[in-house]
Amino acid sequence: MRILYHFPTSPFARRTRLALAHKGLSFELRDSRSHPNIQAEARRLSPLKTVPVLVEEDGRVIGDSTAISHYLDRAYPSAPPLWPTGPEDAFALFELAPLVDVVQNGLADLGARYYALHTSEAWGAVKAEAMDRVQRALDALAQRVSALSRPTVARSGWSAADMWLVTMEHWLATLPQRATQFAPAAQIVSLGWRLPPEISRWADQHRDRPEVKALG
Ligand SMILES: N[C@@H](CCC(=O)N[C@@H](CS)C(=O)NCC(=O)O)C(=O)O
Repeated sequence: MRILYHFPTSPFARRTRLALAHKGLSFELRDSRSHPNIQAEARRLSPLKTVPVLVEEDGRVIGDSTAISHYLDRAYPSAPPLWPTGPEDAFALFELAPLVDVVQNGLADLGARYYALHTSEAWGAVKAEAMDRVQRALDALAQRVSALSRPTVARSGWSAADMWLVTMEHWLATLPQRATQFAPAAQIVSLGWRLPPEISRWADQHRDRPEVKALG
């Protein structure tokens, strides 16, 4: 059985769950935060030390949500594509996906991984530079979804770009409520970014998709 190590709230893991669902692939979910042994197992399997980590049926291990998605397209070419290859769709997808990653990586780095440095003298300058990049990426994403004349980024329909955006929006929109119980969420909220309402309005069109609802 294929195994996916994840955190239920991780946008990177949630997009991978959507990607596997799109490909029609079954998998067992293992929550790395549910028990220290499961986290240790995921970290032993992948030097990336992040989730998602996918263990294929033959035991091979691959980490990183973007790498996993490209692997899935090549390993399961007869299933619907995650990254449609027509030039126009490809441009829209490959322009948008890194903007989502800049937002998520920027906030996770500053608000969680390196937050211990917030008392450093250099913090203000480092934070200003990183948050400018995060907010500019969010504003660019808002502009891209506002310009769409259809619910999906690609003409051909639901694709990785939509999965990336839907899971980013959910993560950002739910951080304030998680902040009361989870210190890193409070730290990320305290960084002072703004989720443009255009992105949430765009995501509204996809909340009822069965695979999105199944994420919880
Ligand atoms: N580039 C990676 C990023 C994954 C990532 O940052 N995952 C976070 C959860 S949202 C994580 O595992 N953080 C744990 C840590 O950094 O120790 C991907 O696309 O999978």
